[in-house]
This record gives sequence, C-alpha cells and structure tokens, in this order.
Amino acid sequence: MNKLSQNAPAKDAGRSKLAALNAWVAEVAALTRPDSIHWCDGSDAENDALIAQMEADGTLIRLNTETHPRSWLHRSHPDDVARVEHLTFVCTPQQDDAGPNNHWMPPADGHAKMDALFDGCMAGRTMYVIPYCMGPIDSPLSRCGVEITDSPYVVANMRIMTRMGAPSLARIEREGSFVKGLHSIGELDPNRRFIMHFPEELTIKSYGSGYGGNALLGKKCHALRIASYQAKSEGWLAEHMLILGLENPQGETHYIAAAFPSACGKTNLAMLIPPEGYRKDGWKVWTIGDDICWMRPGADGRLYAINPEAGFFGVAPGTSQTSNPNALKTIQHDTIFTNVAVTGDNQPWWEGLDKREPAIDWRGNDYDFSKGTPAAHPNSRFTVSAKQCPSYSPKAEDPQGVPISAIVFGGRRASLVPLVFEARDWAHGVLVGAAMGSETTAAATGAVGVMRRDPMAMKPFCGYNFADYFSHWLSFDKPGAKLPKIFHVNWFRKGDDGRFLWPGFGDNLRVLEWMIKRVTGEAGAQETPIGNLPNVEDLNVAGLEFGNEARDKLFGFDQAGWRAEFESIGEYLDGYGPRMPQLLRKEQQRITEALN
Ligand code: SAT
Ligand code: MN
Repeated sequence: MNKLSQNAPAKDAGRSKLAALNAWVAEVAALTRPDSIHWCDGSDAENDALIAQMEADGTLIRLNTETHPRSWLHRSHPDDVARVEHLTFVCTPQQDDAGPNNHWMPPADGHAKMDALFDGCMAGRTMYVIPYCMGPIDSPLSRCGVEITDSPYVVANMRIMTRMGAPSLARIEREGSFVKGLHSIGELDPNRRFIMHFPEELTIKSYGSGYGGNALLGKKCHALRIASYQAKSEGWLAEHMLILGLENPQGETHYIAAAFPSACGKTNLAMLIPPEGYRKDGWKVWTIGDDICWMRPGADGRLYAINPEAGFFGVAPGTSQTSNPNALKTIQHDTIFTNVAVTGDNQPWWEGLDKREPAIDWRGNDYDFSKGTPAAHPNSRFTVSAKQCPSYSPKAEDPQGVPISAIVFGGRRASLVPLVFEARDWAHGVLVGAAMGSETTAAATGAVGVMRRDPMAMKPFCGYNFADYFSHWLSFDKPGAKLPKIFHVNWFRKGDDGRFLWPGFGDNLRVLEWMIKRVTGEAGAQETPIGNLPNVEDLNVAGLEFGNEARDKLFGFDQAGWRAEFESIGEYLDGYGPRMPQLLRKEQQRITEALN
C-alpha cells in the first residue's frame, strides 16, 4: 500500500472558506477518477516518501551520493522536452482580448476539449492536490494557487519552485481565492497535449506533458499568463524578468530587473560574480530571482518587486565554472536534474560543463561521440531551491519587495544591436521593450536561431492582447511616479567571423555599473535617435582589448540598419490594429523621422 494514501482536506468542507477548494477537488476527482487523493502538506516526510516511490519505479535515478548528495536524474519522455507554444492557448470570450500574440479558443470549446481528455485519465493513479503560494508567504504582493496533478515529479518540483503546503493552504483559507490549475501527464502523447488558460476564471488546464513550463503550473501558466491578466486589472506588472541587487563599494545596493527570452542568460546574470578588480573594490551581485518578477508602485512612487518563485528551473548546458560558478555551487546537493547526461561515476554532465567525458546520454543510452549529437538535451534543466544559492539575497524574502532602479530588455541579436543603450524616457523605454527581437532557443519546441519579435520577452507568456499590455505599461507614467530608467542590452553581437564580440558573463558587470551610474547621474553617454549609447570611455573597459570591429559594433550605431529595423518595427506594431496605443506609434514615428 502506498504510504501516501488517501488523506482528508484540512477543514470541514461546508463551513470553512475552503469550501470552494474542496468542491473543486471533488469535481476534478469525479472527472479524472483517481485511485486515491493526496493533499500535499510540503513536509520532509512527504517528500521523502514521494522520492522513495519515484526511485523505486525509475522516475528518479539517484546520482553520485558523494559528489551530489540527495540529487536525482529524471529522464522525460523524448517527445516531451520543452514548452509547446503551438499547443498553448488563452481562452477569453472575445478573441481580441487574447490578441494576435496568443492562440485562442472560446472558453466553452477549451473546457470541452480539455475535459474530454481528462475524463478518467487518473484511473490507477494518485491525484495530488498542491496548495502553493507565489511569493513570500506573508507578502501582500504574493498570490496563491492550487495545482492538481497526477505526476509525483511535478509535486517534487513544485515543492522546490514554490512555497508549497500547509502555510499556503492557510493563506488560501484566509483569502478565499486562488488560481486553479489542473494537470495530467495523460499519455505523454504530443497529439493529445494542450496547455489552456482561462484568465477570467483564474483557471489553467494542462494535459499530456510532464515538462517544465507545461506542467509546473505555478511558473509560466500562473505567475506569467494568469498573473499578467490579474496585474492589468489590479495595477501591477507580472514580467519575465530576473531581479538582482548590485552593491557598490559604498555599500549601496541598486536593484535591477531584466527581461531576456528563455535560455538567453537570465540565470547567469542574476548570479553574476564580478571580475576580480571589481570584487577587490567591493562590488557584489545579490540574487533575488532568475525568471519572474512581480512589481507594483509603492507609496513613494517607486516600483517594488518580488520574485514569486522559491527556486530555479535553470538551463544546464553552458553552466560552468566560467559562466556561472554560483549556479554550480547551488546545484551541488538536493537538486533534481532533468535530461542531463551522466559520467561513468554517475555525476550529472552537460555540454560546456567541463572536459570530462559523458558515459550515458540524456535518453539513457551509451553516449556515442561519433554521432556528433549532444549528450545532454539542449533544454536540460536543474531544479533547486533558491536558498542554496551563495548569492541569494536576504531581501528576496522581504514581503515589501525591493525598489527597482533600472529595467533592462535584451535578446540574442548577432547583428545591428549595440552592447547597451538607454531609453530617453518611459514611453521610449516601453517601445524599446515592445520592439525587442531575439533568435529562438531550445527552451521551446521548433526551429532554433530564428529572429522573431519577443516584446518584453513575454511573447509566449502574456495572457492578453499585447496592444493592451503596452497600454498598461504606458499607464505607469503618471504624476508622482518615480519610475526606473529603461535600458536595452545585447551580449550576443557577433563579428564577421561569427565570434561573439563581447566577453559576457562576469564582464557584464561593467554594463550594469554604467546603468546604475546613469541612474545616479555619474556616467556619460552620446545621444542618438535610438537612445543614449555609452562612448567607449563611459564604460569601465580596463583589462579588455577591443579591435576596431568590436568597438564599432558594440558601441557604434548603424543608421541605415536601424532605419530598416524601425520600418519592420512599424509593420509589427501595425499588426495589432487599432488597439495599439497611439503613444507607441508616435514614438516609433518620431524615431523613424530622426533616422531619415
Ligand atoms: O519550461 S519553462 O517555461 O519553465 C522554462 C523557460 O522556457 O523559461
Ligand atoms: Mn523563463
């Protein structure tokens, strides 16, 4: 008999504020017909029992206990390795409310399609009820949800990624409201897989995938798609951004929020270790979050941010002693690895980690070098508690959040886009975010390396019409507001030989320093039609060597190239029709004229 057998909800259903929750759980159980129901309390004993069960049935493989204590490898179904944007829907009564940026279905059709899939799907399985809180449990900015799933792997990951269990259930009981997420791995059949959102009902239904953002519903489904919709009506922002604190030698810390698409280095930037000279001078980076940021105006007019997550679901490949030593320390123990390779002595391994040779690839086969395919899946991941990160900031648990001094947008752009520029004002900054482009990565299924517009890195995650989202962003510029400065960066500019021109990683601190000095009025810049660019002398580049090509491309501005870019941005904005805010069109036209 399963140790995690049927247990009862915490309170008498009829009288308590949990009545709605209990009724929903009963309704889902009647539809999915599980063998048993388990309410997750988040305790160690519960986790130990789940892990033991998953080890016994092969869902988890124990890794080398000396080098990686209490760490596990999970191999997902080979057809289930990334988010599936083409199968992700936003179901609003009016199609226009979901916008051209989302796949849409009428809510009734969405429910019918999903409920047909869920019908009886948990027969022979345990149904887990996971109460969770996104954000510090006592923060007014936090929001609760309940995920129902038949995947113990999802439970173990949600326990790391969210504040899960008894305290969250208590908050739900107090508040009476929560986001409902229903998930089943189904048959893991790509032809029977959908991720559907019903923003007006604060409801998510996800079927047929056990992977990452498709299945850990607190993450992209709740904390971005549903939360962005809630944020619009409640006057805040739910964004695909890391949050870091930059402490200077005077001991002052400025907080920066930065939006980059998936697998473009958010985790590395959030955990950055300054170059040696900076370290000696007393610079330090504090990690608040690596993926999601919720922010709202405080009484003083500044934007205050929390990280709604409690852990990192980070990309493994490329994580190394050079790119992210803090991440390597973080994942030394108590970590779930998904789809990485392993060495002969059963340690997790991925491309870019080190020079050792992998023995077994992510599918579990002997690794065959001659095939030339990677041993770890390019979207292989680690799930780990943020508390294990050496640079984790104590402020990350502050219920009031941290005040944001700078917002950064960025993508992978091999050409045209310089290292960094500053927006003139808020409206220009919103255009910079709206016009953002990036080459696609392995974080979603589909072609990799194709340039697409990814406004604010939210293309896959905004739960409503982008035109309304841009209006919402613009609305924060009002009397009394003390808004952050907005910047754009590109760590990925390439030379004619195809090599990256900027060293990146720790040296990105030089760019962050310039930004904060722009905020405090201590650094110079040259004005151009696209924004304020640093002259090479405005940035501390001591110890770095640049040829003429690197100087031109990282710090220069290609007028003809930008003219073409702004034409394409204009066409992109036109695609949203009359809902697109006039102010953004005007910004685009003003810059286009300046470029001509
Ligand atoms: O799979 S996730 O959506 O959680 C990761 C990502 O794409 O950012
Ligand atoms: Mn992400």
